[in-house]
Amino acid sequence: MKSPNISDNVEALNRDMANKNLGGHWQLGLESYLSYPETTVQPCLWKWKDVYESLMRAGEVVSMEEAERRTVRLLNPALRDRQATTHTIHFSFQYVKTGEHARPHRHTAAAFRFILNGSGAYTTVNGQKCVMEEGDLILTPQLSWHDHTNDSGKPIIWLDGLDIPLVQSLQQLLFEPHPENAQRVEKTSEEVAISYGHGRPAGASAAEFFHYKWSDTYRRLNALVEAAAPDRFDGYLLEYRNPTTEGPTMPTIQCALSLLRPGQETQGHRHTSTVIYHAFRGSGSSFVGEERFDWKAGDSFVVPLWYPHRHVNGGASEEAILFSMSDAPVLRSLGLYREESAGV
Ligand code: GTQ
Repeated sequence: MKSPNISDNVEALNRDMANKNLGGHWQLGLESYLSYPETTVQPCLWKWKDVYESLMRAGEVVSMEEAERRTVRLLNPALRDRQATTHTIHFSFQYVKTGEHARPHRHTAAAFRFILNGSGAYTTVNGQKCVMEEGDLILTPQLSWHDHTNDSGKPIIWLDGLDIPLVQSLQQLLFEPHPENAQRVEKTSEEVAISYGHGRPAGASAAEFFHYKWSDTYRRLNALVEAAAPDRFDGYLLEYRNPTTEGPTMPTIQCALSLLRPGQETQGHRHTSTVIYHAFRGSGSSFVGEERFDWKAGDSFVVPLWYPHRHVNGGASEEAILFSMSDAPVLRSLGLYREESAGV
């Protein structure tokens, strides 16, 4: 080895290394790193009126054939290049008129539908027919086939939650159309529900579970209000678990409901997961960092990671129910989940 040239300097070294696709730790600028996680995602509120008007206009001018899915997507103003609600998880609203069918496909992004307005249409997930009612949650996990049929005689609107931005940043996004125009229905989610929690015929294995019915969910939520003290940060918090694993709703997604009784306020906290909320019933206010979001049923908002936040149901008589989607399972499985109380 030659002894180092004494006229050498750091700039010359950096330049020569760059030409060889090399870089030094001294070039990282560690002094600009923060002692807490920083996100580019912005807190943001989307009003139902704006979403609904756009959906109705899309119903007039966008056909199912040209769109694959007729959805209006929530775009975070700080993520214009990504065209997504946050850096990991995403909300869209889908409108299917009666007589319409959204053809079957599958993708590596996991998704769910939370039914907002209308009933009687159905989604077929891996051959399982899931007839929708308001408040139902229907999962379409990674690579499950799904198509939507509205033969109910009335239009339907639901919320789509997806982990597309996460799957995209892992460079795992793929999409496949189904070879046929519609999936054949092999069973119904009602038949499948009987095999969960009630025993099942000897020798029969549990079918895939995709459909949480609102009637069950709301009964559990009310039982929670009767029996338990509220979570101090999230009110009466009901998490949708995967009944076969007892784990999160899906590997990348946790869905939950927070119920706030009239006058109820939560304490502020922050966590390394990102949450998108949708006001399903009632009204209230959420304080997110410097922002105050006054919401009522139909509105959606983002709580970016590590932003202090708290929720208030300021009303005197009506309960408020927030549906939420979070990427917490991802953070937890990577050992990156942290939370602490934080005033706001
Ligand atoms: O309904 O299958 O919002 O595949 C995005 C991708 C909905 C769907 C979305 C999808 C769907």
